[in-house]
Amino acid sequence: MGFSYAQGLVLLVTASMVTVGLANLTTIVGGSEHWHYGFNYTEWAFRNGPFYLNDTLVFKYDPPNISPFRHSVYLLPNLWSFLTCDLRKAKLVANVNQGGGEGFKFVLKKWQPHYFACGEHDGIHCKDGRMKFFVMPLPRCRG
Ligand SMILES: *[C@@H]1O[C@H](CO)[C@@H](O)[C@H](O)[C@H]1NC(C)=O
Ligand SMILES: *[C@@H]1O[C@H](CO)[C@@H](O)[C@H](O)[C@H]1NC(C)=O
Ligand SMILES: *[C@@H]1O[C@H](CO)[C@@H](O)[C@H](O)[C@H]1NC(C)=O
Ligand SMILES: [Cu+2]
Repeated sequence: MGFSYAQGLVLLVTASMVTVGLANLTTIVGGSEHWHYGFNYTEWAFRNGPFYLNDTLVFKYDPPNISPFRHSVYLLPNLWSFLTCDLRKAKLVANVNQGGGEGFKFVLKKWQPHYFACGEHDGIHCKDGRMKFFVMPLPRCRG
């Protein structure tokens, strides 16, 4: 039982569609606003999502030698710490220097919620500056 030409063609077309579907996206957090105090990143994430596994988020912010405004990127451990901007158990993923140039790239490798926040000024950038957002990367749907 070999494949007919038509079946082969269908397979080829399907395979190329899957490849396109698997292309990883790279998104600059905040778009042209980059990563700064006061922009609503929750709304940005809502409008620009959903995100998928292996997509890349790029955080862009000037390092302290260029800008007086310092920013960073932390991952908060759970929803409660995210809602309250509690940084005590947060994990630093990019320090104040890492957002320069092409920006800091974070690949969404894990199928779990990601609670991102800026850690500067003891949580004030997160709390009052709205520098936080939530991403649950989805598995890419095949075919
Ligand atoms: C997507 O990213 C993963 C992990 O970084 C990589 O293995 C894969 O080749 C990438 N796929 C494409 C289409 O770029
Ligand atoms: C951000 O925007 C969302 C959606 O428009 C809104 O519900 C939310 O209150 C805003 N957040 C802040 C902290 O202003
Ligand atoms: C993500 O990339 C890794 C390799 O870095 C690969 O093993 C995994 O299957 C990819 N996941 C998805 C959903 O593309
Ligand atoms: Cu900040």
